Amino acid sequence: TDRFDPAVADRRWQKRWAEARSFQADSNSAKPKSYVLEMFPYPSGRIHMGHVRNYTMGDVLARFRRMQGYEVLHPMGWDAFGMPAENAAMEKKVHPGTWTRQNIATMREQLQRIGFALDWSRELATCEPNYYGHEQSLFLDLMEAGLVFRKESEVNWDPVDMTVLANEQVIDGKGWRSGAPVERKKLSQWFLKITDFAEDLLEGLGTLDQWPDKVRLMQQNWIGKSRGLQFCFRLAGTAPGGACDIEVFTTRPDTIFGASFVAISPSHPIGEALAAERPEVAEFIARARAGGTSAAEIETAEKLGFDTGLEVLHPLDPDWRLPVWIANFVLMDYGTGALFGVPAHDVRDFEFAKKYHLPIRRVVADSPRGADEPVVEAEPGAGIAVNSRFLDGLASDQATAEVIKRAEAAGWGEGKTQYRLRDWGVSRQRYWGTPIPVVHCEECGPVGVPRDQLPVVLPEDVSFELPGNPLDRHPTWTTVDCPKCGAAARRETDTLDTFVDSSWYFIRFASQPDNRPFDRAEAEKWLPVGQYIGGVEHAILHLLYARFWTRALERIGKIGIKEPFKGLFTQGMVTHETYESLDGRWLNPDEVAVAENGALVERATGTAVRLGRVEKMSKSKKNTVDPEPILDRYGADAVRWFMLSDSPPERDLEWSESGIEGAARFVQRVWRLALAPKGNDGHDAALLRKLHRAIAAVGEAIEGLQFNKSVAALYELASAIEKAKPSATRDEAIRTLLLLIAPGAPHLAEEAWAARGETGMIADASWPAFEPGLLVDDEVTIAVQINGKLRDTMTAARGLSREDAEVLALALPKVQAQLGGGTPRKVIVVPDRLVNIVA
Ligand code: ANZ
Ligand code: ZN
Repeated sequence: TDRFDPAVADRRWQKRWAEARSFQADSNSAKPKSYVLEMFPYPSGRIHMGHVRNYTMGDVLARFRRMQGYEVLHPMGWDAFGMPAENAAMEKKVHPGTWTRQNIATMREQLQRIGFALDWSRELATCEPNYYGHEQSLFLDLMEAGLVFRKESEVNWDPVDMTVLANEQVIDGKGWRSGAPVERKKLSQWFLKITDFAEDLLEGLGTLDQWPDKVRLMQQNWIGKSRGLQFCFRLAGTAPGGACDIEVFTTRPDTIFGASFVAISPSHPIGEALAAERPEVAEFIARARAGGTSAAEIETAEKLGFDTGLEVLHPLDPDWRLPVWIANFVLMDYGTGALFGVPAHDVRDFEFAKKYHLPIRRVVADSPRGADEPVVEAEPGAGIAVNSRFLDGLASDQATAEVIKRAEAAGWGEGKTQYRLRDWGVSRQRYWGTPIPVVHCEECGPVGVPRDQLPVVLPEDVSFELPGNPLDRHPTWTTVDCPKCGAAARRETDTLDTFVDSSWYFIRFASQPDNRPFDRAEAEKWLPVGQYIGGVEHAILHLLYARFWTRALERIGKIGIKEPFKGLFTQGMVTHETYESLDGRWLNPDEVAVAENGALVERATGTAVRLGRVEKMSKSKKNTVDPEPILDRYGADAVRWFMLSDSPPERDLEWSESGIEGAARFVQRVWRLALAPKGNDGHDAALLRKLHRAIAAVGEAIEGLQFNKSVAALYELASAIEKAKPSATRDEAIRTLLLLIAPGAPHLAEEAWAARGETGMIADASWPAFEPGLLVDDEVTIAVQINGKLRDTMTAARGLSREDAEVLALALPKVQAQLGGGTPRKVIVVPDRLVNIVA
């Protein structure tokens, strides 16, 4: 037929690919290997446009690599544990497992409709025991290697619901369901020793030359290596040389003469000791602990302080006493849980000093003359030391070195390298996660579950009627015998952070034996992932945890690589216009109509609608476009093509009706070309050059993940073919065009390939080669001058003879007009560049 019908073709080829197992990766293949991976989705319900864009990019690369002759691993799975399933359980009274598995079924079908070249035989879901059981065994490996430990740490506690909250569940300092102000509470929790690898993770960034610079920089800042000074303050009135009273860490020893107070965390032992004796201290500490535990919460919360009445001695001046305050902005698990405050040069200290009327003393200035400049706001930058005795006149870094030197010489402190990176707290007091494979015995303490008892399977019979972790309330699951001494013991009810699940799924994709997490030799055939594609929102945590986990496995000899992702690409978002009613409600595009006068109105009421900004598609702004009806209407290839065409992949892509229609028109254009009669004679040199240039350009663009450029090159080629007269060259160009569009529009390519009587599937065809000799420009622009002045230009075939160039130039109307019928005195020709007529 003269129209390509995606409703028929899409299913037909999806079925053929599945039957032929076209995209099943063979670990034993002798071909070179290529591992293309997109970040696996959370099964939230339905596929959204962001997924479609992300997976289309990966798919183009995967199909391209296959055509280039690689054995390609391009798998898909589900990051299936996590909070939303539990929220659904509480709100809709459906079991998290049921909800999750239904979503997976829906989303799998949606992905299959888009025709992604995925190896579905390797599909995995992290919520299934055949995945998380292996994770439990890896956890035990790390435990045996000393990389797992238990520590008291603060969690967000909802005092009304009596439950631990995740950071996302704390909204403006309040519990998301109860609305009660959240408190910080100490709990014993499991940690992974990521800090052991801080330096190595930092150094490794230097090797990742196929990662975006911004992501490497974000990781570098997150690891946050800094050089500083650690020292002890002695309490006034105690004997010198005694125990360390208050230990502090500072990255700014150069500001030591600007100190005006010492602040300790509300959880600092000194505070707790005082609280035991003085009720007003206890009361303050309780108040200071209110509010969430996330850095952002602590940063923005109002500064609260309590003057303990204690004083410490300045380390460089025994006559100088500093008051000791308890302050809510000092974190217990950072540095030493105490600091000296320098209001003039630290934002938090400044705010604190203003509130509690503490001295603000400038000790850094732009120049030595700035010593008396008033301090109107904190000046955290470096400069020249002032008002600092022996440090005066030194640049900040020299002053820092000088103070560290003196401290070490006199023995009151030492230089220390510090990392901002904290150990990774992996305990979650939640049901829907990987059970931590540990049993608590009164005699033996925490004991790892023996391997032959893995997986520790989540019980299905749980209730979400009450707040908190249903595992805690389970009548039988929690009761076990101690694996060591046999006494009655209690099962650990914390589950693992879902970031653990995503820290090794790419290894399990590469190798998935039944009886262990992966086979080292097989996994190493594929790893590291050649190209990883996903959202920049994962720039820090997921990517850092995966890098850590891989290193931890490397240290214990489970795998021979340290960096899991060789290439990383972070794609832009899909955006869309927003619509707002006059009374400030966001409206769905469906709820908006165009009135006769062209104005936007609410469909139901006819009242005016304001066109809002173009923003990331989101449920809250109601500006999402569901891919499913678009697929129904335009077919998979038009959707895929649009995702590739309009913007550079790292930038945002604005969804538009005209964009998808343009893509759909191109699909039909290619189809019409494919139906052109074959078997023509004759050679078309110009078209041949265009064809070879397109082969080179498309390949190079896909190689560099510049999909929009590959699309542009294909539009050009299609136009050139449309304009060309029938010839053998044109037949060849059409055939090649199909090969070049195959990664982006695979259903169309297959259907057209078959319609032209080609043998086999295009999915199995090879990427075409180009002739380098045909890439050079065949046309040149020649400048035409009269007496050295530019008068006109002309296009001509490269290599035009001097004589022909002269004839063509003299025939130009502008030249004839200038010469006014006269004959030129002389004509100078520089071949392919210039004709100068001397009149
Ligand atoms: C004195 C000082 C003067 C500081 C100044 C800063 C600026 P980074 O750079 O992120 O490693 N600090 C130390 N322990 C803390 C804790 N437990 N909670 C909150 N803040 C703490 O941060 C190190 C700086 O953060 C330290 O240097 C300390 O304040 C503060 F002009 O000491 B500074
Ligand atoms: Zn025991």
